[in-house]
Amino acid sequence: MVKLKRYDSFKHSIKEAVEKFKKIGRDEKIRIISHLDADGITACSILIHALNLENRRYSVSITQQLNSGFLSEISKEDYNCFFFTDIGSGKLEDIKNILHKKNVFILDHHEPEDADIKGNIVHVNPHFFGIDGTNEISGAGVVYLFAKQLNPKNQDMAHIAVIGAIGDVQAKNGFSKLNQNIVDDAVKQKNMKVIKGLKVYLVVSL
Ligand SMILES: [Mn+2]
Repeated sequence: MVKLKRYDSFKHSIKEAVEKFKKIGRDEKIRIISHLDADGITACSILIHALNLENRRYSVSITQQLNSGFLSEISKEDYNCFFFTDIGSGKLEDIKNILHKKNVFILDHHEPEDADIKGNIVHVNPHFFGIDGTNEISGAGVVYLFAKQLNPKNQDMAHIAVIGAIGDVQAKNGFSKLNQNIVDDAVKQKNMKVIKGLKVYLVVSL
């Protein structure tokens, strides 16, 4: 029962993030910052797919790490809405201080920095609910759940989220829990096949 509650709470936090995102003006151009690895790039591609479906405009940067210099630079750009995917949870204090006038969405699975963030920052992270972000869900997976909540059509990106999880070496003797649910979505979408008996995931266009 306790476990169920945690997953429900995580899902609820994603719902809340989507509701807040829907309040962002449709003419606002969105600034995306994602992590420079397979998970970060797939996370970003899922978000872009979702934003395309919403007819939203955006621009993207992929970075190895966030630092205050980079955040200061982007804070001067002409954007009011920022998305950090597979990155950001470890830099909450800097984001809070430097992007204090902006609407910020952080969709990440890394261990969060302890910080007292304000209402302008929406932070989705499985760690807050005792869900293991190292093995159970990747950055791409968190973005996928956000995108799926925004529009169920985004389920056609489930296999891309699986690639993110593979990139973060989360497939150990198969996947568990949240990752497994995403694999199930990808199989249902006929974008992925799991070959039983092999500890190998095939992500293919069928
Ligand atoms: Mn990651």
